[in-house]
Amino acid sequence: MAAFQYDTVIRNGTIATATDVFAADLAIVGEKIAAIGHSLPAGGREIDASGMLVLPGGVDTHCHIEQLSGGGLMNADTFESATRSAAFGGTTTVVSFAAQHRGADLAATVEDYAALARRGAMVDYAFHLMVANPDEATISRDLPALIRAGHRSVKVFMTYDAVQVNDEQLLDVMAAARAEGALVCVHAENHGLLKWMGERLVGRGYVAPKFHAVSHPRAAEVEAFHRLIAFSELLDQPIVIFHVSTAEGAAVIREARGRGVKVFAETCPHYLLMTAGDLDRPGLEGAKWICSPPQRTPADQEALWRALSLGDLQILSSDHAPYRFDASGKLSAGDNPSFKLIANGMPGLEMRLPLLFDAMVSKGRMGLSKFVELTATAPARIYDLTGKGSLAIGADADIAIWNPERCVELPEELHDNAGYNPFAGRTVTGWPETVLRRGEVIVREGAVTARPGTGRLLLRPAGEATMPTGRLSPEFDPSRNFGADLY
Ligand code: DUC
Ligand code: ZN
Ligand code: ZN
Repeated sequence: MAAFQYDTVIRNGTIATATDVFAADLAIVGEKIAAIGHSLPAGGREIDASGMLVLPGGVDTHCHIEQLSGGGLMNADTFESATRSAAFGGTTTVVSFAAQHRGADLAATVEDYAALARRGAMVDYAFHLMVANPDEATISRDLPALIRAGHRSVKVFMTYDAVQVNDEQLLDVMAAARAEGALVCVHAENHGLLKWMGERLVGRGYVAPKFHAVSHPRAAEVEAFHRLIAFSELLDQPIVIFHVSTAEGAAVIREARGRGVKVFAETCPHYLLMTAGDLDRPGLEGAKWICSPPQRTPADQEALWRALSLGDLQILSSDHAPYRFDASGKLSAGDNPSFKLIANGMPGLEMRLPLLFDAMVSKGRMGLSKFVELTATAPARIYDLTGKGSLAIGADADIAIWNPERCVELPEELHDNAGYNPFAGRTVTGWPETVLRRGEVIVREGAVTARPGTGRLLLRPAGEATMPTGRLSPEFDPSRNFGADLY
């Protein structure tokens, strides 16, 4: 007989879920949560959480890791460095991208990324299938097979020359996803408008990093959201709109959800906590803050917070996309590039939760349960990451133990490979001090103890879509109008 009923007991903490906050002990057997209650029997390992908050490990469903950009630039992180930084920031599950390029085979792409993750990942991970080559083999053969194999979210870009899909291709991807019960996630900005603005600005000599924000008009987001939502409605295909940055964009989503369109949406800490002014720095320094869509205005920040509190946006992700501030990354086009030639993206995995905990919990904007919901429970549910994002008996024992009083001035460097922290110098209150992944302590006393490669691939079984599709739009319903093979 085992000496202890439980392998680990986290004792005397305050447990927070997406719906409740209460004092209790939490016990773990193997990789799972086995009990939540008072005065639980001793565990083989006891963790004293007096004065601490016991939260589900974070779930970050938008991270670019060890990814080759459409322009052929490798981002700064490996799975090892990215997931190390995730763990330090209290995140225990990431969803990154298996990023197909033009002319590439999607199945081979997934295998390549899976091999990288098997070697390096320290936290659990899933993949979005990023489709940039929607040819017959991808749409009819690989996409269905990969979705059935458990990769049940697909990502497409409506902009970026090297990876964008046009409207017809977007519809092809959505129809294929519909047939297999996968979600479609979209970077939605109007490509022509961005190109036109960017070329006009550069042509007139407006090349500094701050003009990147000008080159992404708010209307680009609004127009693309409307078009995408129209397609979603036509095909009755659930979508996730990535990184909403404007008040108008959030309003478009609110209106569509009000009509019953199956649209989910996320925003990110940099849209809530930065503005376009962050790009306005001497020389090229502002390049470190270039991302797309760009940071906007204080009024947009307020509108996004409101959209989160109303439920119009359901997910807070990082859009972690790290590039070093040197020739391997942000300055790959030389020492004096126009903003159009600077890689888009910032590191965000490690700071996502401390920044949001500070803003939502310590500063009192929304409260603890909403923080848990938006950063862990809702993303896990929307993407069908079973066992992740909640503290419940039988769930994976992915846990972050937070010190709600600890004040930290954010450092210049993090545990990723970007070499800078875009949030450096800010002070936050609240810090994830101890992190468990499937019952194993992986962060304690400022050190990561997980071995690279011990993160696990999360497959999401086919046929259990959270948001099943229903009827097609009546005007294109094949049973009413055309042959049954229209879709
Ligand atoms: N924008 C993207 O679309 N992807 C990565 C980073 C960024 O800024
Ligand atoms: Zn994007
Ligand atoms: Zn992204």
